[in-house]
Amino acid sequence: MIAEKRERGLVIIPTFNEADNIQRVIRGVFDQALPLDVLVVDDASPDGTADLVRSLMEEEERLYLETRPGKLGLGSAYIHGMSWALERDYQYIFEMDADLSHDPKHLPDLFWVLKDHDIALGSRYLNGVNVINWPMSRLLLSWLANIYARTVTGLPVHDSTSGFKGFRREVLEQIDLNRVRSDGYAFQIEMVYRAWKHGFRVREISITFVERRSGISKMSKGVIWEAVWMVWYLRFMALLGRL
Ligand SMILES: Nc1nc2c(ncn2[C@@H]2O[C@H](COP(=O)(O)OP(=O)(O)O)[C@@H](O)[C@H]2O)c(=O)[nH]1
Ligand SMILES: [Mg+2]
Repeated sequence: MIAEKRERGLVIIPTFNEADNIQRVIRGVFDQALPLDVLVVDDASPDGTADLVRSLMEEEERLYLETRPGKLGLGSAYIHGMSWALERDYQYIFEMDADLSHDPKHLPDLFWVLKDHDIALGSRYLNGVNVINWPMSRLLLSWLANIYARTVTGLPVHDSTSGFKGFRREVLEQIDLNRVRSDGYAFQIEMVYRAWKHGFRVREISITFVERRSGISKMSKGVIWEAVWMVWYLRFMALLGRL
């Protein structure tokens, strides 16, 4: 007899120095009254983020923590969390930033979309521009990066670099996670592109992104260049049928 999968989801939150934000974002997820657990993947944050998660775990049994020995990058933190999820029986697996840029109030929309789509993508650029507190330069960069990625890869989404999204577990089972190479914004593009190339159905919902008020961004110029090259690599690998 085939065991019935639980209709539960897991929200993966990668952290590096998010002490000011982590407890609020976790509470925000649990406030949504959805069948969701939370996994924080912390890279030995010097500010004690992991200890704050541990103390919340004492009162919240749906909260889990994985720690890694040093700052190993956002992409590999997600891969770690996704593999952890696949070893358990989660049906829906979500990505979400710790810095409150992603409002947990959007989780119900993402969750319900996954009932009949394979990927639910929280998009900042679906109905105009929904970004708060970014300088014009960063907005332009993000906007142009999306046009660039869409032109090179043909991926039909408005916000391929968004880090707020959900996958049905079958998507992550199908993608060979060990072959996912990129780490920053390119990681987001790569995951959606691989899924789309495998024929999975992507549905975007509109989200509002609010720039962090506490802590600092860990993204660097390096991750921008990674994305510039990665889209060509992905297109090339797709041509060879090796994604
Ligand atoms: N575990 C882990 N998390 C990271 C790493 N780099 C960034 N993050 C987390 O990834 C999320 C997005 O990073 P952030 O610096 O806010 O990027 P930005 O929003 O593009 O400026 C936040 O929750 C960060 O704490 C890393 O190397 N390891
Ligand atoms: Mg951020």
